Amino acid sequence: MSGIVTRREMLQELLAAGVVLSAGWPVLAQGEEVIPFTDLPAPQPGARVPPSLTNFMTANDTFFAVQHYPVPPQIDPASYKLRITGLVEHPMELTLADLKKRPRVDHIVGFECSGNNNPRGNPLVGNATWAGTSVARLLKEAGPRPGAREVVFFGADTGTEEITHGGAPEKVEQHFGRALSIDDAMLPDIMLADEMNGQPMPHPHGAPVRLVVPGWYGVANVKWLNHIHVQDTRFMGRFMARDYVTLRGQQVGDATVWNETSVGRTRLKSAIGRVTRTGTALKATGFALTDGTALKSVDISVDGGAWKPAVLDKRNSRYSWQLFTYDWSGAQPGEHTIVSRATDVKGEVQPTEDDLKGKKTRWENNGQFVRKFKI
Ligand SMILES: Nc1nc2c(c(=O)[nH]1)N[C@H]1C(S)=C(S)[C@@H](COP(=O)(O)O)O[C@H]1N2
Ligand SMILES: [Mo]
Repeated sequence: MSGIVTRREMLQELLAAGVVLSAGWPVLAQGEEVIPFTDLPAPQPGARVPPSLTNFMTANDTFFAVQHYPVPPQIDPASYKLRITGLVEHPMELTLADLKKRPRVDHIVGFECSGNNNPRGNPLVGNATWAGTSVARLLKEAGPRPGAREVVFFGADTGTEEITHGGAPEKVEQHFGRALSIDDAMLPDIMLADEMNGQPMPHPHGAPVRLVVPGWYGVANVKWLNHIHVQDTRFMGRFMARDYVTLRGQQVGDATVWNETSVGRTRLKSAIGRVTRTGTALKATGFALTDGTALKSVDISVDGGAWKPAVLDKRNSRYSWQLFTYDWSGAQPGEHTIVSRATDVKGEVQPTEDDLKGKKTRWENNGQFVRKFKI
């Protein structure tokens, strides 16, 4: 099942996860009321629109869940095994206890599904503390052999894919798999996490162990991880090479070059999650995401006016989501628009929706989304 195809499917998924409206709406101050966005459907029971932005950490039971194959049965932590195979000097089989006795690392990491999108108010995003052990350290122990090029991470979940290869289509049962280049896999902050916000990893989020790749889109964070395979060729599995592929047309001279890339590092993004009112004072709250590059600013334009800087939340850290607020007053009754724009310290500026016209697939929707509301 794809959790991100239709709104109905998403709602069903969230309902199945027991998410209730009250859990999705942010806490309000005395006298503060949420102004609904007029360009979004009215929130329905079970919908998490907008994401709960006033809680800097997203609680485990309200964190969105996306999976493409049926959720695998619960894995007994006592019998859990992680295999490391392929081009390594020391193939390994590790228990959860083996993983837990290695040095612990933790990071606050926020991520979104790269299918997160504006017409739904960007609900597929969350921010949590993940703890576990370093992937680079484990790979060094296993000892990649010369020629090692890709590290493939497989989940316990499987689905049947129809494969065409010249003859009649064939059905093949496959595990969910995603790969990192050996260089990326050796970056220091990537971890095998067995804890989420100080709790044992919840089942919907990949218990007992998932991969967490800070600064990447959600799809990189393989859940129910039980196998790491090192190989000398590129891994072209469904979620690397057929799905989660972004197609962009680029003008090169008088020709259009079509570039298809696998969804990977997070593209600079910001979005307004809600607008509230306290008397005549208005406040917009939103989130930004980066690939780990520090933010320089998030700027806000109301009703198409001049860009004004938002206030960045002091709790923001390198890989967390980057919350921001913008306060203003003097708005007249009627329809209004608001939009945010993120800029990072390398000078990268979040694209406009117009800049993204050459992008033909729905992944990596990081455009400057305009929200509408009425006061
Ligand atoms: N094993 C496995 N891992 C997976 C997936 C999956 O289908 N199977 N979905 C990926 C996608 S597309 C996303 S967006 C994230 C979502 O993580 P979450 O469910 O903890 O929010 O998990 C990723 N890891
Ligand atoms: Mo995703």
